[in-house]
Amino acid sequence: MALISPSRRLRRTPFSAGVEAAGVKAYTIYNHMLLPTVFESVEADYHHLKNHVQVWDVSVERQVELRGPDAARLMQMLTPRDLRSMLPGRCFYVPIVDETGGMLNDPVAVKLAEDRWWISIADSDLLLWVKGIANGYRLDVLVDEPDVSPLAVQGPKADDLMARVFGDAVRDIRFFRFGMFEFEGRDLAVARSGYSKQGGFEIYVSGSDIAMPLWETLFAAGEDLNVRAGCPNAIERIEGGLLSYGNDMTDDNTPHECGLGRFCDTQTAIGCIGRDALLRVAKEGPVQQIRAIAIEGDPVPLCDRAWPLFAQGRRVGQITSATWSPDYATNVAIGMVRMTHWDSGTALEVETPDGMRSATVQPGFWL
Ligand code: THG
Repeated sequence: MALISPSRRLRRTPFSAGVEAAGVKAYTIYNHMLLPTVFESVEADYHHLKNHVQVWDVSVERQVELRGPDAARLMQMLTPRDLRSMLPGRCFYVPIVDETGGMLNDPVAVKLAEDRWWISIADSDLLLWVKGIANGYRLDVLVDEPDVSPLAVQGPKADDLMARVFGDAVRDIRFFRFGMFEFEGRDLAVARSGYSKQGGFEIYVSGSDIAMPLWETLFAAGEDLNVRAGCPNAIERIEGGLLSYGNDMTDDNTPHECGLGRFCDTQTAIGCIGRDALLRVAKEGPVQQIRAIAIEGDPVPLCDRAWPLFAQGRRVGQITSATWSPDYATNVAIGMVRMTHWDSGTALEVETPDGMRSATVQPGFWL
């Protein structure tokens, strides 16, 4: 593929100078912003992530901020997950659905206060939907994108590195909770979360001016931990079954098809705009669902379009993400499979760009 021309529309991030100095080799575009995809190589980055600690510029996880008396009401209108039990200091993975029950995004909701929330979005223009709802329903809430850029610290040595910069109290942050920690006089939300299964934190960096100072501080503090710049790793996230909006699901899919039924409380999520539609489809249950799939043979090429899945010559679904896994010595993949063929052990065939391959539905993801 040819190079991508930089321009103002394609936003840089407050960490881009550090990312470039660290030798980024490839980017993708996510929320109209640069997201690194490769530093040394996808495989070398993968081994390093599983053994050491990495600092990731995930500024592309933009925040949609809700501020005002109707913030909590608006948040519940957006998702079928019941938010009544959610206290300030918590993060919730929340499917966002439209009036048909179709997935618009799969963000992390961050509750700062009853009247102040961040929606840490995946790759779709959710701000426009949220502003439309707020204005259409005449809600008393401000909706905007603040100058907040998440920086993830991921890998088995993440606790040690973070403790050196923010103090030992970061070790006590529980999964999907956050605390406020000071850096250069600024209070930053630090959560135990991140787009990998290796453990770690996300720092919501408020104010671009402290982005590079924080980046430099983390690298200086972690020299003997072999800290490196990294990024969400395609191999590790497919092994772990972390979904990618726009790749593994779109607005054509319900949360149940995406295997996100455990994040839906459609009966009690009163006010959710997609509630009626989801109650209707939930009665029957989904007719297709996301599955872990192993693909036999040599390493598969990059998956930049859906690969059709067949059984006895009939189409039964599609592969949406696939890669060679060094640790499992097979190709690992995420696919959407029809009910008739979604049981673990079912033998399928997948049409890849370099021919038909045998594939098998797995009992679950690899990590
Ligand atoms: N962190 C933050 N914002 C994000 C992401 C993130 N925005 C974009 C994207 N990632 C949103 N999608 C996801 C997908 C998966 C998870 C988080 C965000 C995730 N899932 C865990 C899992 O499936 O194992 C845990 C979910 C749970 O148990 O609540 O972490 O990564 N800030």
